Amino acid sequence: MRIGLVSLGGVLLIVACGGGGTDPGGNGGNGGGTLVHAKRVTAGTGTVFTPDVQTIPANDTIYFTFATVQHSVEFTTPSSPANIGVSTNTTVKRVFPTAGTFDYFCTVHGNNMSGQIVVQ
Ligand SMILES: [Cu+2]
Repeated sequence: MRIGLVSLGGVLLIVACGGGGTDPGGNGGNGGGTLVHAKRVTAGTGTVFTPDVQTIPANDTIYFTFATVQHSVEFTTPSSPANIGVSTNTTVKRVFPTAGTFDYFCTVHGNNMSGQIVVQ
């Protein structure tokens, strides 16, 4: 039962985020997004994730934004969301349905470019 509720919440989060980074037509901008308190992790031209530790409640969303330099997000914690492949100039969102601490690093820049999502 609990898994069902979590899945439903994930769907709702995705719908509510429709006006975000990947909307091609600009039609979805009137949703408001009050269900989501998403936070962002940015990887710019340097070799750091900013912030390197980001804290969210369970079922919430992280937007990973890469600038003009290639980065990736490779999770090393079991049961993490899907990895984000090497890319530039993009924003990719990941939902974290369960509490825990999720470590990740950038495969382009190695272990010295790492971060952590703390889900409470
Ligand atoms: Cu990187």
